[in-house]
Amino acid sequence: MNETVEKINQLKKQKNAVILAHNYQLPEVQDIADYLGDSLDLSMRAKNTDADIIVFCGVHFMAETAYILSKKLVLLPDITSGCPLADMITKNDVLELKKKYPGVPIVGYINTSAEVKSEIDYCCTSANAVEIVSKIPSDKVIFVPDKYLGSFVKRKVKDKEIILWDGYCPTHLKILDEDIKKLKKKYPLAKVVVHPECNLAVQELADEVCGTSGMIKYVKNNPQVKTFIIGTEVGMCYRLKKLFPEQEFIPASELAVCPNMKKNTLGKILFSLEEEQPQVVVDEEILKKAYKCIERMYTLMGIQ
Ligand code: CIZ
Repeated sequence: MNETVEKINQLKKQKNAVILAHNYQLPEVQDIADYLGDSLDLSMRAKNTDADIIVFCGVHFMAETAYILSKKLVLLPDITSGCPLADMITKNDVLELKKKYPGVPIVGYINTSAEVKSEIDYCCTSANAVEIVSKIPSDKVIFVPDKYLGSFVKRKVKDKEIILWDGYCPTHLKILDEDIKKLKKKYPLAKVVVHPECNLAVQELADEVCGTSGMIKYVKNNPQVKTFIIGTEVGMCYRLKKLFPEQEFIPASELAVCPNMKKNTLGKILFSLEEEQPQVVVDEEILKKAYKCIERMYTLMGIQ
């Protein structure tokens, strides 16, 4: 075992720390994680952990969510790992939306800052966006910030008017419909599975559109399929290959690399465990309000 990994494991035990890592993390980070998952899975792990320290290998809004739910010591090995999609909407933007559409509930993708969460009504993730929007007791909702995920929800939830914000994930937009068409020619028997953050032309070419936890379920339910074209951040192919070594996972585009997700390295994880830095903390007032929109999501899902 490499020396850095050994030290990480020792410190983890000594300090009662847990490493939570998103499906888009570097392979070597995925390999040392205690739990891997999407933001919904990881939020539940953070909420229910007995550990004293959470080392969150993901991006800033995810570490903030872990803090909101656990109030533990939350470390983000590279504090600069942000999310351009989350940055596309601010608290002031939400306040303006509230003025423009008084009384209309606002649903925010989990890819938002804690400040934004503190002003919206419901949170959702890629795994449950359709379920959450369809269960909100209102025939009109505002969906922020991802317009492609929002459009995907709009197509599924036909009985509500859904107002979209103009945000997008630059990494998912690297995946083009031409990429899918070329790969479908090369692998005619492959199934195409893409993320709802992809553009609509890409979504239309897919056999399945779902978040990363949905991708795991889809592959599990299709053991007869040997090859899958995966339209999301490339780290997901590593996760899938580890889970399903007999099947092949072809990234829809090698360019779909999230630079922020790749900032957490083994060296930085070791440093953060040694120094208990950099910490992610959310102001108490913001935390209380942000907690509510996450709690409403769990309630709509029937989770305590
Ligand atoms: O829900 C998440 O973690 C995101 C942002 C993507 C996915 O589908 O895992």
